[in-house]
Amino acid sequence: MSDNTKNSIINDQPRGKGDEVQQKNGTATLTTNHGVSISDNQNSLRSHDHGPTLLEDFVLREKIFHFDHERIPERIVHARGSGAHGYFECTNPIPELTMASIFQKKGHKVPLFARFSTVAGEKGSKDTPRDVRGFAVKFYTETGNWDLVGNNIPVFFIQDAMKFPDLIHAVKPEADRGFPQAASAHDTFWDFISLMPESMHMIMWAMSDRAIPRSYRMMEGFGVHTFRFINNQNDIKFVKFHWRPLLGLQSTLWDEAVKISGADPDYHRRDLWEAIHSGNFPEWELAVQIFDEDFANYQEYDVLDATKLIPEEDVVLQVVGRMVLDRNPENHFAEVEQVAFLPTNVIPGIDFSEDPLLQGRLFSYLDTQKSRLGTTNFHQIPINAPRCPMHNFQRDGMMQTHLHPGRASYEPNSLDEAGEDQGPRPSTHGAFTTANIKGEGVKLRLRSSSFADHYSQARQFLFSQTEAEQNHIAAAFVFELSKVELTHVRLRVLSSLRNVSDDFAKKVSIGLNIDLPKKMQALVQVKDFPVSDKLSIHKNPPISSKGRCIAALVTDGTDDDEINNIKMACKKAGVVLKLIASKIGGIELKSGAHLNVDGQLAGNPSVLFDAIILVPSAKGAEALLKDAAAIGFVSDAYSHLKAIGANTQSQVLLKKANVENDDFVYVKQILSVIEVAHQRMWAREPFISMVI
Ligand code: HDE
Repeated sequence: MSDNTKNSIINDQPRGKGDEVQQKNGTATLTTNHGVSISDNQNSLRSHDHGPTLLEDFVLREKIFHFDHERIPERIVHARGSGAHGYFECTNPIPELTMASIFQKKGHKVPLFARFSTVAGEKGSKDTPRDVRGFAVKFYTETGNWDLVGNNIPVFFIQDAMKFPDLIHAVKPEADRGFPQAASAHDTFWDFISLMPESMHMIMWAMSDRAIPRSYRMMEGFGVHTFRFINNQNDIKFVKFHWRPLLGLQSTLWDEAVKISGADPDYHRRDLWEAIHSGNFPEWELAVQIFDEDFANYQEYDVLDATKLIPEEDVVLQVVGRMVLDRNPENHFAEVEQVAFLPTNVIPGIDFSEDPLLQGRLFSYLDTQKSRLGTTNFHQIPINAPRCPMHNFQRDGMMQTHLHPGRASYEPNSLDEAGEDQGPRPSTHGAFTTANIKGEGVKLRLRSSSFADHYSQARQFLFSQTEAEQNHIAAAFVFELSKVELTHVRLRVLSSLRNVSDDFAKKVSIGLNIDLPKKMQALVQVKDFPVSDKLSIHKNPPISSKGRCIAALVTDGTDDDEINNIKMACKKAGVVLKLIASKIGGIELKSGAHLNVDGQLAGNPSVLFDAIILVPSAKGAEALLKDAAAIGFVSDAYSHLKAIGANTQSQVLLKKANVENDDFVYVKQILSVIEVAHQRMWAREPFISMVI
């Protein structure tokens, strides 16, 4: 029956690296999970050449069994994320404030792993929806792992953990239809928000440009909750944590973010990966805001309320160190997917506050890791394991990888009296101690009246923004509420918004073309807090174009000198240059030399770049006039307020794309574009977009 000749021909087909070659080169031999070497990774074992596959084929069965179980449950929230390794270095020690080991000595470094994420979208969703970003850092200190699990917005939607499942159910795809994915612009989200006035401060941030960051490398991070520091004398202070990016704060425009999702759904993941890969290591300062009970008692809000922030003008930011991300993960699943952050991971010197949202989180994360990673031993996975010594009497459990020697797995024990190892013992020396806080009262389910002001800080945030920023917030409300189908929901949002600002609510209602409803009753009188400039992105612009990415559009006949000058200037400014042409095979320069390019025009719209330079030849420019991708490249850059450099030959392109000359369109000194790649020309905006 069997045709041995045919079989041997098929089995001997080239496979890239032949077995002998692999062995000679020292390449490892392919084996099963149990170490048995495999001779054929192409064909399953069959009863004969046209026969059924045999049950005894353990190689096939193991391979498919393992594949069938490759996925683990994704995170309930923050499923879509990217991460990187790096280190924290203490630059300004604060032993007088905390005994936390990482803040004791200038220059002291500890390794860390950071993960950035969106909140609502599933694991495979796009990077650029309008959403809060997670900003989680695991410090592997010599006194244990400290996880600072924060966001890129300093406040949160709700005050009490009890409401978290409702909030997340409301923002996730709607229960019956399973859409929309990674979007807050739908009925259930806004229905919930409109019924929860405490969310209004966070909503102002979520509708601002903070929720559409340009890059993970260009966003701030916040611990959000108030925590406590304890020093060696048991003195206790309140603390809030802030991360500030060295590249400065920067966001995209909404239309740009929408288009980026189509052009590159991995925009932020790729950006982080490429920056680290090319040695441009992202860096943040870690700063703390320190205050005491007295300060807390005299504020018009409660410092334990996560819907409130402490303006930097009231408590200065004290820089204590820096985080540098300098190594990409080697395996996304093993590291980014399996990393398990726990707000309960604190080290001696850091303690929690009674913020009811934080208190709920202290329970949630440990619990979620068990269902996500399947075992109570998830701390043994290398990315989660502490790098300091760790001993206790916890034993066994699913996927136990530690071999615990010795007779005693309990404490106390007296095995040392029989000359055997008694195992670890508690020690007061440098151990974690909980801050001694006095508490008294009646057990109850109640929210303190000090949590009642839901609008004053929302109003403060709004009025701290520039006019352009306020317009963006209004436009975001109009966009989101226009996607809301239930009229009563739209109206209830507007009636709540009137408490933030009547004028602002009016602006949004005009954008929706609906009448302003009656004002929602606020629990307490809305106050006018002073403007806080630090809350605005535009008032704190990045200082240089370092870390940005520019595209130069080239064609056959492009001038060699023009390209060389651009390359040199970009290198000097620390700007990444991508050469874009109609075809990926490259172009022939004016000199006749061949130029390799980085991308094809159709796959690289200008939304992927911070600024563009057009350097076609005259003939090349004529040809591009017939290419919609080229016209879109120019007109999008213009309407996204980017700097455009255009050589003489490309003027026809500017004309066809309806580009009007302004201060950010450089037709003479095109290299100037490189210096302003981090900026947007806000003055252009009123002329080209229907912002409110
Ligand atoms: Fe989370 N959150 N959260 N959260 N959160 C999770 O934990 C939860 C909250 C944050 O990159 C989950 O490991 C509750 C605030 C980040 O792996 C889960 C409450 C802040 C990440 C969970 C909150 C955060 C998470 C999902 C209200 C900013 C991603 C999987 C009491 C300070 C970490 C997981 C990463 C992840 C619960 C509120 C930040 C389900 C119950 C406030 C950055 O345990």
